[in-house]
Amino acid sequence: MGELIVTTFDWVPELPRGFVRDIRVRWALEEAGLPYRVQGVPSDSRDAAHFAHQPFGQVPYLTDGDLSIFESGAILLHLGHRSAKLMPADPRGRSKVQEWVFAALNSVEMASLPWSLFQFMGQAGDTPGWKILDGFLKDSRLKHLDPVLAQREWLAGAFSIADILMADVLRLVDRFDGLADFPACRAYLKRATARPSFVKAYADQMAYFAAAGLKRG
Ligand SMILES: N[C@@H](CCC(=O)N[C@@H](CS)C(=O)NCC(=O)O)C(=O)O
Repeated sequence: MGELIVTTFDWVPELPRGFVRDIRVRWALEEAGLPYRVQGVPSDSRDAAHFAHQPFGQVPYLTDGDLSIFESGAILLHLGHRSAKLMPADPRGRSKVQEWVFAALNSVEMASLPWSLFQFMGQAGDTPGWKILDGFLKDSRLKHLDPVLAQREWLAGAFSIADILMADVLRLVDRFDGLADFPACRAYLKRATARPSFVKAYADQMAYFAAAGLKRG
């Protein structure tokens, strides 16, 4: 395995700072204690080299020596194979983590992302479309996740990449107070984001974009 390099944008406006998905990778790397560095690519002029690493021109992507990986979930699974602090090595434990990885990124994020986009765009009003999205997220997902989280500290035994992904998905909902009726989700998010590895990853991302902003003027 080679040097670990996390690629994110070289600058973003203030609104998404703290929520750019390189935070998931930073958080995992901090948890695992794996050394890494962060590099930036332009967000306003994405070139062929960027698309060669990430076919949608998004971030993050990770390079591990000559291996390049896109999609935050795939990156975290890769890191999970590198560190037992992120994912257990035994098949049963691994399978439990993997199912919750997909639950976070598919079952929950597929509901929370459009919900958050409506919020960002100020479209969370009294429209039929919004009511469907809000009901889908809350009644079909959070209402069922809440009792699960009320009964366990972490999703799959010890803290794992599944918790990094689920907590990060829930952070965006919490940003718009969407967890107000889900006390176990809120408590889970609070204990996940109190971990020193998250605190450092968050501070590092904020400092990175602030420094980029100063340079940009
Ligand atoms: N499913 C992707 C989503 C990546 C994503 O949405 N990245 C955002 C930054 S957080 C981005 O690059 N946005 C710019 C764009 O979509 O053009 C992952 O989890 O890695």
